[in-house]
Amino acid sequence: GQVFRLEDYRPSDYLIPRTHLTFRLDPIRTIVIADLTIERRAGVDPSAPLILDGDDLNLKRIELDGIEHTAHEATPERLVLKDLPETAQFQLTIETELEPDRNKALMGLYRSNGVYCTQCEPEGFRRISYFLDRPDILSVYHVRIEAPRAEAPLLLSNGNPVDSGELDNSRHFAEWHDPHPKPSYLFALVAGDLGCLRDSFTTMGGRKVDLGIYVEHGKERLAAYAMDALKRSMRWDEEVFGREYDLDVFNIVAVSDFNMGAMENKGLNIFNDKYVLADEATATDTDFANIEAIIAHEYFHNWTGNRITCRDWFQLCLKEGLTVFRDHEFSADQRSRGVKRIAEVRALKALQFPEDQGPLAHPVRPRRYREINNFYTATVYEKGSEVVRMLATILGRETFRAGMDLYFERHDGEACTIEDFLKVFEDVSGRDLSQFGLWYNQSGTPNLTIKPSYEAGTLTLEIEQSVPPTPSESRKRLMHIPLAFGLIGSDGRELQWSSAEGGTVDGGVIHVRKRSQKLRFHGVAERPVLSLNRGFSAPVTLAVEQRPEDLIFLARHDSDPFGRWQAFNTLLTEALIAAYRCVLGGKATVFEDSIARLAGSIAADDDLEPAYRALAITLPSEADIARDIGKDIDPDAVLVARKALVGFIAGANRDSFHALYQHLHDTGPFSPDAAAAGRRALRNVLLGYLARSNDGTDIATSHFTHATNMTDLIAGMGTLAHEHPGSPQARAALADFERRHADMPLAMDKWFQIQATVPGEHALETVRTLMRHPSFSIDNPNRVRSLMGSFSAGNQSGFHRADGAAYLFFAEALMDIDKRNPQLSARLATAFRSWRSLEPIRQEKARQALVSMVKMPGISVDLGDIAERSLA
Ligand code: HT7
Ligand code: ZN
Repeated sequence: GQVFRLEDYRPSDYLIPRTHLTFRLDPIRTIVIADLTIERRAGVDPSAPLILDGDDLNLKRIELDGIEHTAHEATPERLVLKDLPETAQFQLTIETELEPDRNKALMGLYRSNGVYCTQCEPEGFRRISYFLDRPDILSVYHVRIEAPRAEAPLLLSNGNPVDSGELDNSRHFAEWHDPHPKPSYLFALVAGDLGCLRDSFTTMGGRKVDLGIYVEHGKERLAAYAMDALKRSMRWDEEVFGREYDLDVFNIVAVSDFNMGAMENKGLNIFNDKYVLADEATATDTDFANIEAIIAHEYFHNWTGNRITCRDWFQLCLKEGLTVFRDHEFSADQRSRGVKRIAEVRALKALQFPEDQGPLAHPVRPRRYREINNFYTATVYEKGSEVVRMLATILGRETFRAGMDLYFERHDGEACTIEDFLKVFEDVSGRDLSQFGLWYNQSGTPNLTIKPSYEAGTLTLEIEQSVPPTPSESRKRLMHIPLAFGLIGSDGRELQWSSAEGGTVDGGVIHVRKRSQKLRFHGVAERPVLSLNRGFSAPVTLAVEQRPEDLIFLARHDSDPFGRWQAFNTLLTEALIAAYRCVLGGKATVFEDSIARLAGSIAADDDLEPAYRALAITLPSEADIARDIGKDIDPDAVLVARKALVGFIAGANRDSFHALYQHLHDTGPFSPDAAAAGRRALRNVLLGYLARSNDGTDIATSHFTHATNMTDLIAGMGTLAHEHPGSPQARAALADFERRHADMPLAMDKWFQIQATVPGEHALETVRTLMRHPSFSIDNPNRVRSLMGSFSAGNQSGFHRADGAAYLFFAEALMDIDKRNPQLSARLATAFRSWRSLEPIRQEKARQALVSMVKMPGISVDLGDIAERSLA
């Protein structure tokens, strides 16, 4: 297949300053008339052909300046026009015919539950009309939509509504005009019969904006939390980044068939309904937090993505990394900053580190791709956000903000590159950011090795950096790593130093730039305990010579919540890896009492937020443990080791955990706020431990039965299903939940997920059976992700069973999904990405499954790309 390369970027010969679209909607025969103002770029020869992108298109007619044009070559994938007018501008009219009902790929125009909707990022617009479908072609759009009024009373597009009226045959129309030039990937249309929750927002400049969230009739009430999150996001972007909204309306539509979380189309965001609909009976606290974050993320794109967009898809992180950073900061301000940071780092390590350490590793700004859809990755999004965070750390809050202000001022209305972004920060700070820029261009997680020693008032840190080789990058250059740190004295207070030599130390940050350096801090009053990479200031792995008692000390005393969490997490990980080795060697597992004591005292420490305590006493997942073991992994032994530590901590803290569990019982009215969610989180983690006791099933059953919200209901059912699988109580809870939620697809997704992640060999049969459940649909991405995605990515022992049966089953299922929705099959296939870190027998089975996919006739470019790169 074709490979696209960053260095091949060329501006196009033609521009499209204005785009006028008419849609005559019909489920199987939609007519699209694209009336395009085409402009030849100055200096381009008039004989240059105009080559437009298409994908699976059915061309009906072409006119040039109002006259039928025959000098063209059209295939479903391309339209080449020759003999064009000599004039710099001309009008091109293209008519295409679409079949929205047949579109199961969910790119372009499709119908979800009877609602017409579009998804154009990254290359979906070319499935609607022939176009210069690339993000550096900015056009002013005017859109007319015609449809039967009964079927689609609601007709929405980008920008502001400008006209509407009746047509013959009970049809009607609406026209929308978006004054802001935009790339085609931000085009959107929605038409259908939906209910609406309305509100308004007055911007800092006094502009009244009408807000609408469109959902299935009867579900309007469930959009209230999303609406509140939207208004908070709009205010926050004004206060923190000085960004004001720029249209008269802002609409959000929730649809049930959607490939990702949401889409930031200008003035008309389209959402997966999972990230809009919520009340206490249907959504968990995690759902509420996700809704808040995703509503904010898509809204923030209005400036970082829409007003300033990407020159080409290699620059995807320009909008995504920056916007994730902005939504992280928003959530940190709305909730607890410390807790939010821990959750972010856990997600980064779980999703991005394996990517960077496996065959799918790529730089935050990739240099080549076969299928751009496969680069909406944790590296582009989450590591991309970490890079922006490091920039803010290096420059300091005020200079960072000055740089952002300059970015908006200098590049508003443009399609930019990472170089443009870095340049504004160089200009406001006067610094050279070329070494820092490597974070965008070099893949792999850097390692830092740190050896501390202390003598006569001088602390010496020997620091070495290395970046492991990754596919197609065997030799690595040295990075600029901002390492935030603190020196802690025996009384728990921060120690000062009089001078530092051998490197740059500035505002609590060590700037690591060389391969190795010896940093000396003079005038340090006593041997300090080191708190390193505070707040996870750099996405690196650290190997520090640190005594267990220092880690225990940090877990109790570090003033940085992240540092505190990290210390205990390191202790837990070390204990789990030691236990894993015992299991492999056929020995009994042994754990230090200090671990159980520490877990008990953190859980009970009322000076700490409950949400923090919940995170701290949650053991690393099986996947986390496997990642830290690194190679030759036997997932069954990981499971046994983890269970042993849960049992050990539970046994040692039985009474205090029980008392705390009772004490946290909330009887007041439900609130989704962070404090209430934190109490529920702690109580539910404690439930997991208590489930190990003799009366564990009773406690979990009672938890399930008395639950007054979805978070507790899921915790009760999940604990029964996972800790006592197959028990009458687990079966009863699952049956009860199913009966009560059978007509609620989003709730049933949770039911699928819990069952798909029950560890062990039985999971495969469970998943096979559930695929035949009436609530399951292979066409719906949410269903598929809940059942098959959770199984492959969230069930280590079930998916990686030693006989390879789950791999074969999964490969076959992917091939089936691939025929309908390649984006979905490719994303699911990334579950194989760490196959080389398994023990040899499983490795071979996984390899065979990948090979069987690659050999499949008609495999999509998307899935083929993931499978081939995984094998390379
Ligand atoms: N910018 C969007 C990314 C996206 C997407 C969304 C929905 C369906 C398919 C998609 N492909 C790419 C979402 C975001 O990051 O904000
Ligand atoms: Zn985004």
